[in-house]
Amino acid sequence: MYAEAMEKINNHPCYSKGAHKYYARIHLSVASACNIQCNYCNRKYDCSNESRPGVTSAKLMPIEAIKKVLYVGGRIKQLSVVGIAGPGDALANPKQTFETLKLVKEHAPDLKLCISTNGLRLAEFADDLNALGVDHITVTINAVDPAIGAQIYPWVYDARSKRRLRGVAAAALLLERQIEGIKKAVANGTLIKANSVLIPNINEAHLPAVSAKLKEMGVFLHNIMPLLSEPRFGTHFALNGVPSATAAQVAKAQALCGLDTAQMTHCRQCRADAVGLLGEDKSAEFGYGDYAPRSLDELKDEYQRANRGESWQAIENFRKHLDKASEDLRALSSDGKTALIAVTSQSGERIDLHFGSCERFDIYEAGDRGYRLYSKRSVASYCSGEDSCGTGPIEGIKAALKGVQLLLTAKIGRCPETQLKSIGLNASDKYAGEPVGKALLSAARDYFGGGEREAEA
Ligand code: CLF
Ligand code: SF4
Repeated sequence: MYAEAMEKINNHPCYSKGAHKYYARIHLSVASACNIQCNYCNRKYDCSNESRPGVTSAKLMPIEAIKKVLYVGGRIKQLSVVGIAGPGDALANPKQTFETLKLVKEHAPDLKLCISTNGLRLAEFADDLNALGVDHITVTINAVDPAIGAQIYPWVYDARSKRRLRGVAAAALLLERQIEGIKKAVANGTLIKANSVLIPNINEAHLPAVSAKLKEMGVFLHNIMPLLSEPRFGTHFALNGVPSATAAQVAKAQALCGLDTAQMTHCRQCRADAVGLLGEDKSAEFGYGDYAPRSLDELKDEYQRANRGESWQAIENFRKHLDKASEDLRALSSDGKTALIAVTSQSGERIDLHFGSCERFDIYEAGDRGYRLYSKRSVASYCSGEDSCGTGPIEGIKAALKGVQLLLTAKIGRCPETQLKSIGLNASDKYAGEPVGKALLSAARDYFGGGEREAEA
């Protein structure tokens, strides 16, 4: 199950932090209506459950939306996810949302499908979404206590009973449907991300209880978003003095909630028509006139010629190299800290050579757990046999040892030691005669403040 989930999120920029630097998403703004009211939302703008307040996205018809996907996909090879996140609620507009998802599945089947919803109608559509291959769904849950929910949602419109509920009854119904929907989707194997808007003094202290409930339901990821509250947004909260959440409040909530549910920390609160890598929105570069008048066949052809498979493979190869490099680093150090240490050694096994006679420095990268040979750097030796203090080729040695933090040597004079200090390199003859490995580990631990631990080599 875990491996399957990892496979699913591998190229989803929101669900996988590792993917967000490489893979792009496109949001299709096909869902304009909403079936609830949130006190942090002004309907003139995009759904604040997923988007930055004060932003308005142009609405698209499903056929325009698929044309946009093909056009953008033909130009952004890292495109891997299509999301429907507004401007209203994806599932309050089932006709437009499902028609769009079906078109994407038919014409761009290599893209992942993702939606964002307030959850009111999720239970009703969870199976249809699953059948279409939507395996990433975001549900916004701000409270698991209807009394708190009632301070956030003034009303909820129930399509089943065709009734508009208000107050605690509205919040209770929303919560009941969200729980029902999430359970159903999780049972289908869908990866659920929950968004919570941190609203100071309203649900701030309640978020750990939300996170505990998310864990109980098998929610995959929790995204705590700060309330952005400015009078110009015209929301109920902004007009009634509820302040924006601070970064410190979000960090504190993430730390507490992270005890139960994995936290998303790289959300960019995108627009409902966002395009590109997270935090690098290219929506303005793809105008309606670029794709809408063109034929579907022509755009499909461009999309296929972009050959995204090759680009994705190149990204994956690069990520594998990076993983390997960090694995190597982990093997050297328990906390990621390593230092470059030069040694002077005639035998290659012990610190048995004086600095002045050294014609080749062996440079190691060392941490508290291990070390590896980094490079060997040849120099003209400092001593020429006479008393050459101050006249030896120290500049060449300083250049060769640039970037090295420590030098372990059998002996070094005061003059060159002072010269090396000027480039931030500390020399020591404390390990004279010791095996190189043992000396490296001891020196690295001393350097990073863990000198009391026993050297292992
Ligand atoms: Fe879009 Fe949302 Fe899907 Fe991502 S965004 S529907 S899960 S593809 Fe991502 Fe944007 Fe944050 Fe949303 S950074 S606002 S979490
Ligand atoms: Fe606004 Fe989204 Fe809330 Fe609907 S669900 S009221 S669009 S924030």
